[in-house]
Amino acid sequence: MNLQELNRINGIAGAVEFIEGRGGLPTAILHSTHAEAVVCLYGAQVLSYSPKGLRDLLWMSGNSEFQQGKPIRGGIPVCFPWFGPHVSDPKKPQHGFARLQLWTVAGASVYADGTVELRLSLSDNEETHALWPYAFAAEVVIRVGTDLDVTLRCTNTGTEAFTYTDALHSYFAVSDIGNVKISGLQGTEYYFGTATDSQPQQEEHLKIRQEENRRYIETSADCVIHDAAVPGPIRVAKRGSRVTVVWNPWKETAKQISDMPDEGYKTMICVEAVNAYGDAVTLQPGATFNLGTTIIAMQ
Ligand code: TA6
Repeated sequence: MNLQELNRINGIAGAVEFIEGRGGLPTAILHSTHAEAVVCLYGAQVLSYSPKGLRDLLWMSGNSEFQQGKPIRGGIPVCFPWFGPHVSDPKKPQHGFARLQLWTVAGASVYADGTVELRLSLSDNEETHALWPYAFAAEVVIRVGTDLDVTLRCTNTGTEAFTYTDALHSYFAVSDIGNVKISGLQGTEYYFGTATDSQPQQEEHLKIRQEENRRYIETSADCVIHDAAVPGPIRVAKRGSRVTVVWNPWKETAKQISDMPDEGYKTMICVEAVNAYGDAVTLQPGATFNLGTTIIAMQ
C-alpha cells in the first residue's frame, strides 16, 4: 500500500499521518492531545515519544541506518520470536525477525480522552517460515496519551503448539549515564553477562558505572529511571513479563557497535520488558499472549 492509500484508509486528520520517514521507510506520526510519537512500520518500532512540553523520552542512535535488512538502533525495538541470539543457529538474526519486517497497518483510533492508537500486524510469510516454521498472527498496539503504552500480542494460528521468547527493548534518553539511577530492582535476583549463577541486587538504586547486561528474573515490578539533571523521572511498567533486562554497552562495547556513536552509551539506558530464560511463552493452537510496557513521565 502506498502512502496515499495508507493515509486515505488509516489516516486521521490531526492525529495520524503516514509519511516517508528516514531511509524512505513508511512512518506514522501520531499527535494526541497529550503527546507526539513517531512509529516506523518497519519493525513496528516506536522511534520517539514526546509528552507535551517535555523532551523525547526515547533514545535514538545518530548512526542508525534506517535500512531494510538491518535493525533500527533506538526507540522500542520489538524482539520476536526469540530474544538475543537464536538458541541453536547463530546465523539467524539476533532478537528474531520482527524488527526486520515491514508491518501492516491494521487500524488507528482516537479515544475520547485524546489518546491516539495505532495497530500494526504481522503474520507468518515465506521469510518468517525460512527462520521459524510456525503460523502466527502478531499485533503491536501503540497508545499515545498521558503515557506511552505498547503491547506485543501473539496468537498461534497454526495446528501445533510453539514456544517463543520476546522483548520490548526500550532505549531511554538520559542526560549523562553518570546522572542516572534506577529503582525497583532491589532484592531481585539477576544474572550478570554470561554468569551462570544469579545474585540478588543489594542496592536500592542501580547506578551504571561499567558495561551492564543484567537479566533480572522473577520480577514484574515497575522500574523508575531517575536522572539528576532532568526534572521528573520515567516510570517503566510492564505486563506479561517476569524478566527485566537492563543494558548499557559502556565504552569498549559501544565502539564495536557500528550503528552507535562511540559516545552513544553516555546518553542511553535500556530497560526492557522480556519473556525469556525461564519465562518463555508457550502457545497452544488458538491461544494468545500479550507482553506490554507503559512509559510514564512523572512530573
Ligand atoms: O537486551 C540486551 C541485549 O540483548 C544485549 O546483549 C545487546 O546485544 C543488546 O541487546 C543489543 O542487541 P542488538 O542486536 O540490537 O545489537
